[in-house]
Amino acid sequence: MTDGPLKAELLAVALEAAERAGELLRDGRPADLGVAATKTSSIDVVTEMDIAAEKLITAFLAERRPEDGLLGEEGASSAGTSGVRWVIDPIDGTVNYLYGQPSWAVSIAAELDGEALVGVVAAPVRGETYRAVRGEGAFAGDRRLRVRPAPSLDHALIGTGFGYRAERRAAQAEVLRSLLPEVRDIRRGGSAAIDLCDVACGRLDGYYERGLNPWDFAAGALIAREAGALTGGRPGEAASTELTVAAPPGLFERLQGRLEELGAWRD
Ligand code: LIP
Repeated sequence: MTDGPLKAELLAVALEAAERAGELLRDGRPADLGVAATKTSSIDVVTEMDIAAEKLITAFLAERRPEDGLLGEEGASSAGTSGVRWVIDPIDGTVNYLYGQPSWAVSIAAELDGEALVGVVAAPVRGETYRAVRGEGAFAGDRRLRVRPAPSLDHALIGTGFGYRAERRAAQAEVLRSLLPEVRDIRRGGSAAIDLCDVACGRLDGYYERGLNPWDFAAGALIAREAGALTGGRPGEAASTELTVAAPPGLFERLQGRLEELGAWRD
């Protein structure tokens, strides 16, 4: 199958999977939702809905794309034989979802030979679904997404987030202590996928975070790039768990350089 029809099929599958999972999560959230398990710390939580949503998504993908690989936050993992791998965060912003806060999303990316080809981030409470196909732009519905023109760093609204381990949070607070007086302001929304889409929409000037997993940023970073942002990690590096940075050209280099000076990539 050539690139064109494949991209169209992967986008349609991602959109349908994200819509179905989003409906389950929005309409099926138990009033007494609790913590089903914890991961890297007692505040790194999983709910029954994270697990249910990942099961719904992986079952749908197995039906529609049985030869593809899978990587999901809640344990989905298979190599596949097609060269396509789905990277899934069934709820990005789990703590927000647990507390009944609106800023959470279903994030689904399709990689071809290790590179993101399609990305979908569905934010049901916002009523928005962001999508991108590599080389074909980023959209929310019919609206084409474009980053804001790059401001100077001291006029930049910067999103970020924090890890679940106290030691990492202490190191992240030290970076923030230095950066906060140097930018317009900071926003901590609680969902990397939404933060990256906010860069794509121009609702944030830039974003950075240390400690993300591939499922947190795979779709959102593609959407941000297709909206005109640069994405990466430390200078010359791709976005990774070590550090993820996204911003329009002109601001990206300044923000990335300052984060390098502050050691935002270590803890
Ligand atoms: C979340 C990220 C967020 C980060 C949180 C958490 P999760 O992902 O999207 O940016 O600050 O600590 O990692 O765990 O809700 O899928």
